Amino acid sequence: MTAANVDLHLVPDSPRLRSAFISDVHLGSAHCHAQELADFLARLKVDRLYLVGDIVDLWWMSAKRAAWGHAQNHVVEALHRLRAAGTELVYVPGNHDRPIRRFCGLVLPRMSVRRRLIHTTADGRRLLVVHGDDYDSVTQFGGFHDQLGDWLYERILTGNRLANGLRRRLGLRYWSLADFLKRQSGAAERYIGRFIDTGLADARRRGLDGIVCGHIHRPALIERDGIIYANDGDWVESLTALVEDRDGTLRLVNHRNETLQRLEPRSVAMPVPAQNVPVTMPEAA
Ligand SMILES: [Mn+2]
Repeated sequence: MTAANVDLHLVPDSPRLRSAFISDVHLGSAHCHAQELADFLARLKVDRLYLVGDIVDLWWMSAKRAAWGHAQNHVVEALHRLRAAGTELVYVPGNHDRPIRRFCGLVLPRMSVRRRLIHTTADGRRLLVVHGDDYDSVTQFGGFHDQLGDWLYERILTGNRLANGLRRRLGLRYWSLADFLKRQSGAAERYIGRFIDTGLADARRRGLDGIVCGHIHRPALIERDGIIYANDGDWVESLTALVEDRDGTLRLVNHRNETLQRLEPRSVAMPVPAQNVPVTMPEAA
């Protein structure tokens, strides 16, 4: 997170990335940083771009006046240009663009829509790619003592319009889980902790090496007990993306392409043991 960590992917001859992940753009809502994203996408060179949900905020646009101008068009144009330049787009719809889940399974040239899928990194790690709202039913409520907070939080998660009206009266931006949770101080960290635990457990249960998700607007790139938790953040507050270099290095970058966190590929760190040596897996304990 330091300024010394500035990355040089902006230079014109920077190597093409293997994959990139963005989510929680909330395009069409008033709080999306569309121009920053358009600029980021215009500089992006990548084989495969995953759109990990809440890309277009259909929820906002059906409930309120859509915020759509030049910057929003620039985002769409940048995506078209990437695809025309050979980038494969994979759209994994979230809860704010849930109607697009109707198209899950659709496969077009260099464009597909998937409910969830597995991305294999250059060093062979298999990562579950999913938006993350599936984990709401597991993670919500536990940390709240305030009954009104419980009630309100549930309505926010389920997109109830009455609660959205109430939130507006309370001066809250209606979709931002993160905003609401920050006002609950300790509850925010407990919620985020449970979300991360749930994501890690899901990856482990599926026999995978990690998970890439979004949804909670809290970027992260960590490895716990051999399982990766990568959250690509959002384009409302964090303005971050997850990218994979050609060797499988994972990096969390901001909209200026500065590296915030980095996870090295495992090829060097995990040599294959000799066949007759019993392998102890500490994470299995
Ligand atoms: Mn979401």
